[in-house]
Amino acid sequence: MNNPKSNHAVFDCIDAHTCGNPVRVVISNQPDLDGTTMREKRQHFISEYDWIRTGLMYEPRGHDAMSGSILYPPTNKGHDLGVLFIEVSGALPMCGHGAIGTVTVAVEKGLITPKTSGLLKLDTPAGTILASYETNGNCVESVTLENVPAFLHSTGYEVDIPNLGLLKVDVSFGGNFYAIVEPQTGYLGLDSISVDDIRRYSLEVRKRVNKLGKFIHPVDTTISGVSHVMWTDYPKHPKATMRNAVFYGERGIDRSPCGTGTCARMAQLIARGDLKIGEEFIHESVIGSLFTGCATKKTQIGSLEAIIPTITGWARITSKNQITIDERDPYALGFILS
Ligand code: PYC
Repeated sequence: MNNPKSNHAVFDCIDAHTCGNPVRVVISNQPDLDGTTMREKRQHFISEYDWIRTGLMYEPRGHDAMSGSILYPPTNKGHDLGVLFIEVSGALPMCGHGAIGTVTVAVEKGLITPKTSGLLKLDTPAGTILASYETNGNCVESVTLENVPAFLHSTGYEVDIPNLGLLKVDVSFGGNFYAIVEPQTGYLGLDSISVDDIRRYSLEVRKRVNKLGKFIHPVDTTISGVSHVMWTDYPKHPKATMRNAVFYGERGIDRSPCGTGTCARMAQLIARGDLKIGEEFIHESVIGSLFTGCATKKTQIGSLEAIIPTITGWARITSKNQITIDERDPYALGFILS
């Protein structure tokens, strides 16, 4: 691949959004990555190619909430597509809205010929994701992901947040680790705090909760640490079960209902008996868009009870981009205002 250290790097991208949140799908000039699995390739990408992520996700080519994926051939013959997720917060093991957008782009742009019509088996760093999709002509109308197992990791952390006081927080996994803050004394719901408050308080919640526990995936030690913070609330949309705002990176707030977050939330609710296996869970985002979730069955991850979650959502392509990262540009690697 071309490298900004020697000249400049050019990436062809298809930009889309999933229920309002951006998905930038990189379809050319992917770096060659060592490893026989997407999990190993992610590790190589993180150690040597993070400049591609920051160059494409941060300003001036991206923004606070930018998110996307890089397409690869699958590492495993039974799969259709290898996917590496990139975001302002890092190269994520899994991203739900990103996977929905990636499937929509790959199918609509003819980048993939599925082994089975209507179904893509995605090879991701977190594991296999089964993506079934509905089409209308050449358009993908909706995508349903069967995600990796989700589980409630631990409960009842107390974090002291300036202005809010002591907040109780649970930690749950849905492809990434989430600190989940539910309405309580100190946090009265999403209408009681501003978008800037969510950013400010989430940084504090994440820092404090990561000091209180070790959050390591029981069967994959490359996945560790609380990266995302979910603020929950009751719904406004007449069809929704719950509402949420997910914070990521330094300033990002998910405009979609957040795929891995919705899976983490369902695992939390199932574990304490507030949701049943097979029951529909419709999650509303900060802009009123919806994902339909379901915990289809119980399973086990290490010694922890887990669920197999599904989420359904939609994406729309917005543009085709050719993005240059030029070594002469002092902001070649991007920046985030904090
Ligand atoms: O949809 O899983 C998701 C996600 C993670 C961060 C932003 N969106």
